[in-house]
Amino acid sequence: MAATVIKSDPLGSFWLLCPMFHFENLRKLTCLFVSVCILISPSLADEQDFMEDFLKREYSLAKPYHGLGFSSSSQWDLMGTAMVTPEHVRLTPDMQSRQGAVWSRVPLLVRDWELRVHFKIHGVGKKNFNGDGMAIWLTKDRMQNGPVFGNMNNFIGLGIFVDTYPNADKSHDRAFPYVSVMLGNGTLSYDHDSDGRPTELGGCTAMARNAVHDTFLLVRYSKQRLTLLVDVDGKQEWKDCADITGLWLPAGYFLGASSATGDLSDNHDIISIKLYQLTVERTPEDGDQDQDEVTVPRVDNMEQFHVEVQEEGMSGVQFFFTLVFSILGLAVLAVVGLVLYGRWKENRRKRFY
Ligand SMILES: *[C@@H]1O[C@H](CO)[C@@H](O)[C@H](O)[C@H]1NC(C)=O
Ligand SMILES: [Ca+2]
Repeated sequence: MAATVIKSDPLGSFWLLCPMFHFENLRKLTCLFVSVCILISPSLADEQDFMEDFLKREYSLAKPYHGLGFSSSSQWDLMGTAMVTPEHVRLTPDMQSRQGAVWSRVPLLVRDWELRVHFKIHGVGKKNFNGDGMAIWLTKDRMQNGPVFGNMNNFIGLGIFVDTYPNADKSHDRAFPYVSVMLGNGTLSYDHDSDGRPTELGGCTAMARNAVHDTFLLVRYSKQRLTLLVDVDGKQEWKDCADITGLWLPAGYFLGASSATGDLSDNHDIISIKLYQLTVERTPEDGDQDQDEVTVPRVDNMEQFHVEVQEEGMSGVQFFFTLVFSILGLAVLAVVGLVLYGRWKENRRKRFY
């Protein structure tokens, strides 16, 4: 009879009839409990490393820089004088006329992101006898040489500049190093001689050179808003540097960092570049549909911004003198005109006699 039961219901009935039933069941339960524990434990660990989870390693560059630029599994390429040491990626050494860069191989497809750059600029030159600075990029093109801190001009995408040398004569309006934001669309040019003032969307002074503490930049982009913050005072505090709304940046661009020296030089080191994915709630009003259709970077209020820059270019004193000289000029013209008119009239009178 037992045999038939086993055949019709091979498992259940067997366990029911088996004297080992309690023991087996306990083993199963123990096993189940252990399995559940194993399954749960990684998610508990995830909870603890909440921030780590959002770090996108494929877009990040951090110690140890194993195989960086050489191994086929590396996500980054080196260019020019860029060199990897255990401590940093040195874009340029403190020597004249060098250019170096590091570029991500993977196009950035994260929609809302935060970029943290740990960098170090240092050299033996006295203040304002150093240069030229470095740039952080998120651009359509990669691995290009050129005049914009070691990258091409007329770039398409985002450039964050850490300009350490005042090229413009009228540099009293700001102290250097000066950090600024530019959005290139292929036709806009960065003007080195004016330290990029005409195309600047925002910026701030950041005393990041020869700092004894660590220096950082933070760029955040979400819902067409780009914010730039700096931490260069060693206070572990982010300081607002620029905030631009209505900024449209297509997806699929490349992250990079580049640097150049000229007659003046500095060591420009990248210690890490970390990209975090931001979790952002979205509504249809956030313009995501429009974002997907963006093919050329643009700022909604770019024209307004240009006017602002121009207005800022003329200080109160300059405006006063321009006005005074304009009036003087008009007065001189009027006097000359009157004199000429008088002579002409006199000549005409003479001719009649
Ligand atoms: C780039 O921006 C400038 C200034 O806003 C504009 O005049 C130019 O037409 C733009 N070029 C492209 C390709 O969108
Ligand atoms: Ca400069």
